Amino acid sequence: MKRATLCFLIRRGRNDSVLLGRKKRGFGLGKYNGFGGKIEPGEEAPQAAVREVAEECGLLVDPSDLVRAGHLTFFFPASPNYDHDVTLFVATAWTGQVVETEEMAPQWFPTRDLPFSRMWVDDAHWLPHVLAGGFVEAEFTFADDNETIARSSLRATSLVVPRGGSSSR
Ligand code: 8DG
Repeated sequence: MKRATLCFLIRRGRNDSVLLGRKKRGFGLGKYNGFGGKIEPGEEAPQAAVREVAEECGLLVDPSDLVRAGHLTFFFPASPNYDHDVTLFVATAWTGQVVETEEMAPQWFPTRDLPFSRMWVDDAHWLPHVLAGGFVEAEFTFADDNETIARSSLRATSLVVPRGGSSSR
């Protein structure tokens, strides 16, 4: 099981928006996603999340601005090398400029109008809750096509990020 991070950068406002990247290579090619990837040996999840955000879209997030937003486990019985254990984060503060990288083409989307047809199919089940400031714990087992969900369990809990306020960690 690979341990990975996934971080969503949220711009709060009258209409919230989120920065997603279209994956240009590797696992999840062509899909829009938050920024993240494997946790390297010796790294803690927040450190890995900060590194992946910088590598994939050029923005610098201070670890103290990361808010834990949940934990997802993905099982692919037909391709167990795809199995991922993912620590989720959100951030609403960063520095730097968004850049396209070799791995990701970033683009802002209104949180109320996400490109679900071009995302992992499970995202519709948990991402809106996370973008609204919630916390989610979920497990998804994929069918043999590695694209559709065979079974899942999900627990969504209360809001961790008060809108417009400081965050709890
Ligand atoms: P790396 O070199 O950047 O570390 O590797 P990578 O090939 O880019 O990616 P990875 O380490 O294999 O990580 C996969 C990323 O995809 C990680 O951020 C977690 C995320 N991810 C899954 N499954 C799903 C899913 O079903 N939905 C979403 N939104 N993200 C997912 O692994």
